Amino acid sequence: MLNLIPKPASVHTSNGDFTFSTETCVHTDSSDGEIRQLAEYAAEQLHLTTSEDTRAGNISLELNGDISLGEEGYELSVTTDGIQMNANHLEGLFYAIQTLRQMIPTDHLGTINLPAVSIRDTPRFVWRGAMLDVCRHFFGVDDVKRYIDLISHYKMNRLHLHLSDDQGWRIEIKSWPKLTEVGGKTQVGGKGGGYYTQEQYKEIVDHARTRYVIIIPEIDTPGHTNAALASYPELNESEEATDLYEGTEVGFSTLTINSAVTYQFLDDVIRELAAITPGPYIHIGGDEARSTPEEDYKKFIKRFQEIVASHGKETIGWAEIGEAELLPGTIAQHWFGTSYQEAKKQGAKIILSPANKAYLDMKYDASSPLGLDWAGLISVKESYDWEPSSYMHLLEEDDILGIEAPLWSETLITIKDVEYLAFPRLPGLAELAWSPKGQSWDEYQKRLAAHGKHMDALGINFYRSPEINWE
Ligand code: TNX
Repeated sequence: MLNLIPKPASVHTSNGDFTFSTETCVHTDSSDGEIRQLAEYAAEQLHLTTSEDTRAGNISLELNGDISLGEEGYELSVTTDGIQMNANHLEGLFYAIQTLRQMIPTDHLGTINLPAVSIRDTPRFVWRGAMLDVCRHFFGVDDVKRYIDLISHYKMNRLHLHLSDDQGWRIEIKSWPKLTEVGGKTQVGGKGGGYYTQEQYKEIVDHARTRYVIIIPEIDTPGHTNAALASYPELNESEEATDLYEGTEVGFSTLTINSAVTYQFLDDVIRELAAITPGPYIHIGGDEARSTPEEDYKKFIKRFQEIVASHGKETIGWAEIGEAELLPGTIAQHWFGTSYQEAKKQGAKIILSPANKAYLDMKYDASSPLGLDWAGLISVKESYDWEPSSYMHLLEEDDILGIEAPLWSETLITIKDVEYLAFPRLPGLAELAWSPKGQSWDEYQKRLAAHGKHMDALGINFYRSPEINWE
């Protein structure tokens, strides 16, 4: 029993074992700088050294040109002679390393015998994401980097950063400096707040790149915009700035729709953001625009997609954008409601974040000290035990880009709070997005029970759910 999460597509054990010890070396004699970097990363994670000597290095990484492994697949084989990782792309090698990290107890001191095994693993969905709300409460660069390290360990490859909302504007925009000078000053409850300078944002993006995670920045519009409206009077229909907001209500704010300045603003914001975002996507929000008249909303969403396209990026929006005309290639993210069907009719691919399954900010049960409950209480089983291709009325496997697990931060103040709600539900959602269809909760919960020690070793402040028989 290897107890891997996500469960690999195929695992074959055979006779014999490899004696893994602190003497085990990662072989780094590669002319490819990125493979070398990955080899060094593997050594660091496994507390091993590297060696250029082929005979001494008994863990090796290789790009073997096997195109059937796709963009992200890998093979990992343990034999009596050593450990070999193969992939067609660097992503695959990175995932092979994550698998190996879970096979070796992090507190290994002496030697351990790893059973001979051959793993061949490829993901089910291309979109395996997490979202962090840095608006309701702000989380600094180091916290975000840690979250990236944790989600990518479970083979997630997207981090959606919710960068603007009523309670705060969190990304420096040089042409509109008051967004952060004014709009970045507060958060839920008042104390704190903050924002990322563009340099800090680039640092996050660069770190994410080393973990094969694409950052998706979200500028939520036309609702959820009070922080911008408080910073610049001209963005308001009334032309008067609003007050900063420290509560948790939704649906009360809107950009003015029929003024040229709104589109100048969005063009400037997206130009600056696109320049520091190497990933292909910009998320425009579009949810809960309850203060925007319907016709205005449609006009606005159409126009905002054109602005995103003019800066060379693809639009993602919360599924409500399906009520407006979508440009080819626009992606809709389902969280609640039926607007995803309108998006699908227009040919959009759908990211699944059903609030009653994938919202990490829902309480586990009535006694959870953190979290909300508007979409229900979501136990570890509840969040894991659903089948994406049959869960959504009128959606089939081909319509679904993948799964994303949002974490809204109304009740979360520290990264430990973030970890408490994300773990252990996030690994289960990562498995739903990665592993072949048809896993079972009964089998998964045993793997998760054994995996608790690994989360402990990673220092994760996870919820020890009584549903699990933790080892
Ligand atoms: C709904 S999800 C929202 C967020 C809240 C969240 C709390 C979505 C697109 N909008 O503004 O933070 O519920 O669970």
